[in-house]
Amino acid sequence: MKFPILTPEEAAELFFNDAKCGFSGFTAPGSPKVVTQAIAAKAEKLHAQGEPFKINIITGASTSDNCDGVLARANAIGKRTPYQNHPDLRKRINAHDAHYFDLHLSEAAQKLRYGFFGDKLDLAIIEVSDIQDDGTVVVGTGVGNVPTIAEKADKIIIELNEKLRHALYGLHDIYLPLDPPHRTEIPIFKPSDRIGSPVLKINPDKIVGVVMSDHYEGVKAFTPLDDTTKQIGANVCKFLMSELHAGRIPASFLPLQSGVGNVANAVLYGLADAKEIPPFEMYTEVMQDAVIDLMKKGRCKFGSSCSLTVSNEVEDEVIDNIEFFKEHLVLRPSEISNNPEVIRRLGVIAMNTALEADIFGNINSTHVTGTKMMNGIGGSGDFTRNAYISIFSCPSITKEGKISNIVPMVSHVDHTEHSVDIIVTDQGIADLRGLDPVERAHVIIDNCAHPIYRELLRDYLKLSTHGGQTPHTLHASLAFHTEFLSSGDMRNVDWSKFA
Ligand code: 0RQ
Repeated sequence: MKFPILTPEEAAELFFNDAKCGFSGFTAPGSPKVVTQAIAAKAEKLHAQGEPFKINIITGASTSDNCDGVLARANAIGKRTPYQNHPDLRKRINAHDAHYFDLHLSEAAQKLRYGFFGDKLDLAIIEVSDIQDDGTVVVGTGVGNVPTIAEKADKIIIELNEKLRHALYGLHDIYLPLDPPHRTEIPIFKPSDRIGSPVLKINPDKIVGVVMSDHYEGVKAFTPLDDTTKQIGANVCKFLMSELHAGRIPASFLPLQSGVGNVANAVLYGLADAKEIPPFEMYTEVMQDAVIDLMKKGRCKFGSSCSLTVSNEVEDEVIDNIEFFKEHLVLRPSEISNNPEVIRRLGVIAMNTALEADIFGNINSTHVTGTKMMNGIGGSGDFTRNAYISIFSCPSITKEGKISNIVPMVSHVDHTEHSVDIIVTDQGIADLRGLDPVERAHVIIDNCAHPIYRELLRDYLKLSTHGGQTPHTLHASLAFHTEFLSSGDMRNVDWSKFA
């Protein structure tokens, strides 16, 4: 290989305080794993000497403990976008040690190209499974914003991950759209369409060196399915089947998108048993273990994604059977996997998870009690707003019933009532299509709220009967949240205080 082999520490020496950095990857897969550890060690050393050292990072989405985790613990992150999910980074963000701006994932690359975040990136770290002397690379199992990061970075460090066994050629479809006013259609007409290249050509003059690694992707294990998540999965499948029977979803079915987390994983496992749903395709941004299982069972015919967000065992399984999976899945950059134009054209059914929903159909997916960042909006907005049908699911209660996930007014809004078609909890399904706000409130309370909260929610509506088209009583609308913050249990709300 013509590029110098660097140690992680040598590569870390290139990073300087306030450097603007782009990292490969999407939801752990494909993100840097070894140079970031050396950068964190360097940060700790400099901080001990009283010197400032933080870097600003744009990625595809979340990363792993070897990246966001270790850098957050070293307090080495200045600014961060567009998505994260690490508990240590979450703490830094909520303590204002790290500045985080939360973006729709489809928009991060184009905003970077448009110069909205500055003219260039100083440095990039890009994980690959192969590299040629002319700078041609086969990227890893999470593509994210790699094509744009490679274009915008002055200097690029390659992490060559031996765990990928040089096996990934043919898995990716690397495509960069033209920018306005020259943009044309993105010619994807079915999830399996390939419109770009299996490789990314990086300007070899920018590549300062290659660092070897041998690491799994570090995807967090899921909480095992419990009765609640199983019931949510079953309810989503029940809804999809009823739409199929009613002819509102065509008999050949439509591509599915599924979000992140335990609830999304449970929904996908539910699809394995929903035999009335024909084998389907996915047009999505993350593929969790459940999708690989569905592919092996023939339930999922094809998957277009941005990353393979799978556990270590499933990663090995995919690489062991890579020829099968190359026929069944494609990995794309996030601005294509999450592209609103393509999502709308394909008629994608979007299935995402809420932290809480309000009785009028607004969704909070990001902020615990309205103030504390959980993860970020991720791709849920890209899909929800453009979906054929947009579904949100969540448990009806959390923390042994001290929290109702159905509230009078969400404490932060990520997805408005205008974009939300269906809400599903373990209690049932609320179909909001064609309903006015009061009708929506009744169907959400009756079908989705937990029985221990239904009367409280109905009483809230009664407080507000003269409150206009969306009958809120503003000074009471966040009482569930303020009650939780003061007494630790939303059930203690006393509406007589607000009458
Ligand atoms: O807390 O970890 O202490 O037990 O939140 O909740 O029920 O395990 O749900 O893992 O499916 O995550 C919305 C965060 C759900 C995720 C969210 C507490 C609860 C638990 C997690 P513990 P669950 P999940 C595509 C789409 C936004 C991004 C997105 C997410 C923890 O799905 O980040 O959709 N979505 N991207 O106890 C206080 C509430 C709560 C609450 C739950 N109302 N108040 N705490 N919890 N509800 C992918 C990408 O974009 C990359």
